[in-house]
Amino acid sequence: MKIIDAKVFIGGPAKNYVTLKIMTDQGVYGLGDATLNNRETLPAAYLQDYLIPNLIGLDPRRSEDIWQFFYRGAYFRRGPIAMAAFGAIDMALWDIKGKLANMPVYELFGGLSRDGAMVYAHATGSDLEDLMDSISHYVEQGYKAVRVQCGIPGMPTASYAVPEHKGEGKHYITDFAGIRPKVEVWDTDKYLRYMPDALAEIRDRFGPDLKILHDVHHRLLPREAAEFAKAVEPARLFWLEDPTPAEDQNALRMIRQHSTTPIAIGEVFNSVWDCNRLIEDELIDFIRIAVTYGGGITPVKRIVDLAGLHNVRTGFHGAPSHSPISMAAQSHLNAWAPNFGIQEYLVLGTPECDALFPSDHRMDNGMIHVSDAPGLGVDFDETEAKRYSYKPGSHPVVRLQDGTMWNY
Ligand code: CS2
Ligand code: MG
Repeated sequence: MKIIDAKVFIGGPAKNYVTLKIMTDQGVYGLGDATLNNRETLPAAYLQDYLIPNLIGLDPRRSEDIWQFFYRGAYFRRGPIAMAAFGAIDMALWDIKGKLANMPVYELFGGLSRDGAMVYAHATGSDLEDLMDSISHYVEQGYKAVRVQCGIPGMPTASYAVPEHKGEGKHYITDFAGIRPKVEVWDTDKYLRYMPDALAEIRDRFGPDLKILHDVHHRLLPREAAEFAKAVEPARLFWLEDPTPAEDQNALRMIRQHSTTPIAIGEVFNSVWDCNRLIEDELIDFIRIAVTYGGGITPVKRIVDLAGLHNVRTGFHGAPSHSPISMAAQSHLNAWAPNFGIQEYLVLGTPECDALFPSDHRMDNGMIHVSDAPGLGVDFDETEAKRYSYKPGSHPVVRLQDGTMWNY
């Protein structure tokens, strides 16, 4: 069996999805996602200029060897651009593998460990009451878990994933303002003073059963993160996400020394070497690495297994930061993983998105039910794809009040 061709498509409704389609001499094709927010053309070029020419003629069933060939053969390894390109190929080869076996991919991992995988929605508000309305909206839809992001009184501009005005909602992933990013201004002190009470009020309002998640989005220094994680303990969060940048994996020790608030890290990672210390020393409770930026199913499944040895659960980063194809791939891992935690799910299930990526996966009452179609259970409509093209865009950058560059 041989790979005879592969094509890359950039574009989609409101988002530059990067889709790879690999075709074989037996008519079976596979789909992969290489969507890297703000930098979509780069994994696409890596695929078109370097990887696809080397794919032609290979046996698609040799997915492990192909991954090793590209990873070790690159010499300059890792990084989100290369790993997103490798990831798309790996997802597509697993898709082909499942179709050849006439099985959904989760069967190739070891079968179902659950019938439905819990997801969390994104509630947001320009102020606390606006956020409470947003949370109520998702609770009424049956979500068991909700991420909450709130406007902070006196914050110079709206911060991460927070709308400027009441009732707006915020598609921070799709509200690209062109290639020159908008500048947000951040004030840590205002955040540290306000957010613990806001989270406590949310817990009071919605009771003990709602799983409440909050994303700090890399904004705090390790000491500040430790102070904050301790201050929010009464709110009993399901998780506190990205409290501090984790390039320095040791920085997380300070949080662990001061707080029992569950910690989730990893959406910006692209290799096991970005997070092995965090996992082996149990400095986190959830690993967020995504199959797209993490190099595909093959390496991410290894990270899931390592996490399972150390009481760390999965909490994969989710669409629409990457496409319904990676969401499908993660749905198979979510269905199988013995240490599954939760799946991020920002609904972009617009009719246009569903038309571009027809899928058999089903969302119901806050749970994803994985497709049992052979392969990944998602398709790609090339005719629909002709409606879209690449639109340069970038999410904001962040500065402190004195102009110091900070973390988005
Ligand atoms: C966010 C990300 O969903 C999340 O948890 O942290 O979506 C992040 O803002 C984007 O991927 C950045 O491009
Ligand atoms: Mg996040």
